[in-house]
Amino acid sequence: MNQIKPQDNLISLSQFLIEEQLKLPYATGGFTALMNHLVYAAKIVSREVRKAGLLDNVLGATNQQNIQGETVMKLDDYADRIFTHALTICGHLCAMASEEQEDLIPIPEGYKCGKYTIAIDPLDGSSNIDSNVSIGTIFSIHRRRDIEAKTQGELEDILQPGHKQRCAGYIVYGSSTMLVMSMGTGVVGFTLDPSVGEFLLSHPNMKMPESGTIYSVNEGNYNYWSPEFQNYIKNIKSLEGDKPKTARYIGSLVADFHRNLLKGGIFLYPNDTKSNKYPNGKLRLLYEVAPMAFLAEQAGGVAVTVDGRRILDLTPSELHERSTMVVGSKKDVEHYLTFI
Ligand code: P6P
Repeated sequence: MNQIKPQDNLISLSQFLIEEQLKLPYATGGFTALMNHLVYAAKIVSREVRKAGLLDNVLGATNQQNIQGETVMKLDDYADRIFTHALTICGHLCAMASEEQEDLIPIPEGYKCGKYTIAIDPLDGSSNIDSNVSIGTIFSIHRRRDIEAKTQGELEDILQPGHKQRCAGYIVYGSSTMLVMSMGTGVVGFTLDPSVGEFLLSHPNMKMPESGTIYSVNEGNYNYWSPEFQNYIKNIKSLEGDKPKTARYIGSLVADFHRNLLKGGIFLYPNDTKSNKYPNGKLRLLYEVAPMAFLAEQAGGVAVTVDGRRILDLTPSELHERSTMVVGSKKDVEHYLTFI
């Protein structure tokens, strides 16, 4: 039989999901259906991101602030509505959480409750939207505690440690729209072919290089960092030893992470020690830090908090809990750990 090969770019995400489902004898197709609803919403959001600034004036800010106290951009709000609608009616979720919504999102009246939960950052990096910089959607899927239950999910069904994730991934709206995900058996990447309207397998086995030359951190926060963290950054820029690293920082987690996943390197977001702005770090554990940590480990990388704890061992205590993050190539993070 004339088997198609990844380089033919003909294996669609839908086909990939079905083939993965067939490998699990107990699979009911619920996860596949959930992912298909997620992918549908991602295609809609990608279309709007691509035409931002033309019609409907989807650029710019609303007059609202989200739970984080951040100005809600119009595209943020749009993406949140699209993902929330598509996911809560799919029949396979019992609860959902979104960066844009303060509380747990219930399944609407008249729709079935399923055995999964999802936490999502609908449009991360939104402060970059108006400057046409890459932005992304991040998602984290867990199984509910009692997978036989048919009732609405509870907070505890979402507030689970990262190592229990059933699936984690992101969509990056960059020079192309890519969906990168892991179901615990490695990391795969799909590129949206707008002419076909399908995500096609383009990166069948993504591995983070064991070390890299890139470091990504917002150096504008230097004076807020701990002395140990300042020493580490000074070290990787010094002329002693290896060639100094090169700085690459987009300010959009999905874009910074995606580049480092492909090229190798380290991304760091520590906490403020000199102010109360981000005493526990800025990034959110449930729908930014934990999914990225899952992907990093699945790709052979390492993901820890600024004080060296494995991120996937952390259990969130509330939906919008913040965490520090040091994530990237194994050897680079191991080098960082010698400074704390
Ligand atoms: P800073 C975007 O707002 C975000 O949540 C992440 O996407 C990004 O990594 C980080 O904040 C950038 O934060 O303080 O460097 O602008």
